[in-house]
Amino acid sequence: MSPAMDDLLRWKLLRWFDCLDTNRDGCLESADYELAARRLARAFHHRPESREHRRLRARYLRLWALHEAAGATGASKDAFAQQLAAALTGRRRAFTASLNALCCALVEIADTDGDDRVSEREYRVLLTAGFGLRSEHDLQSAYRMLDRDQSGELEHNELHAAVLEFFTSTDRSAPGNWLLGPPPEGLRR
Ligand SMILES: [Ca+2]
Ligand SMILES: [Ca+2]
Ligand SMILES: [Ca+2]
Repeated sequence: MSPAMDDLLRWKLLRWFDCLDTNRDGCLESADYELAARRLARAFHHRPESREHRRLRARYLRLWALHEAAGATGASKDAFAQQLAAALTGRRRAFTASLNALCCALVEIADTDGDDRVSEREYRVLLTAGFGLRSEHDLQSAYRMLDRDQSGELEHNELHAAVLEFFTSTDRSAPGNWLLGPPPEGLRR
């Protein structure tokens, strides 16, 4: 546990906590991840317990198991950030694998036209239903930042890079910092 956690990383982990506290009770639990999977399945017109829903839920719960192993169950926001940061250092391979697996499932469910890319429209539904983002400005600026080759679409590699950077990078210019909306001015470059 590091008392001197990087400010940007801390902001991102707290941002994840806020966006994933899906039932808004100030506590992050497996039920929040299950609710996120359910909302996403519904938003993309998949029935409850459909293959897509079950796959997404399984991937969320796999990530959750690592939070739990880090002692993050029901923790305060600050403790959550500290524990997750410690787990990311100590169990990095397992975390990276579960983040990649979740990312694949998110792309699969969001890519409704099946072109293997996530369009801005698909991304908006994903971020609104699964992460509670509402701000038009946040959604638009995040999408532009994540589209690092400026192709107008998010390819798999761009989303995987974004998710990984979101959880691990302390580089203030990393595009992935913008995954869940713009970081505060003082934490950008
Ligand atoms: Ca909650
Ligand atoms: Ca698509
Ligand atoms: Ca792109």
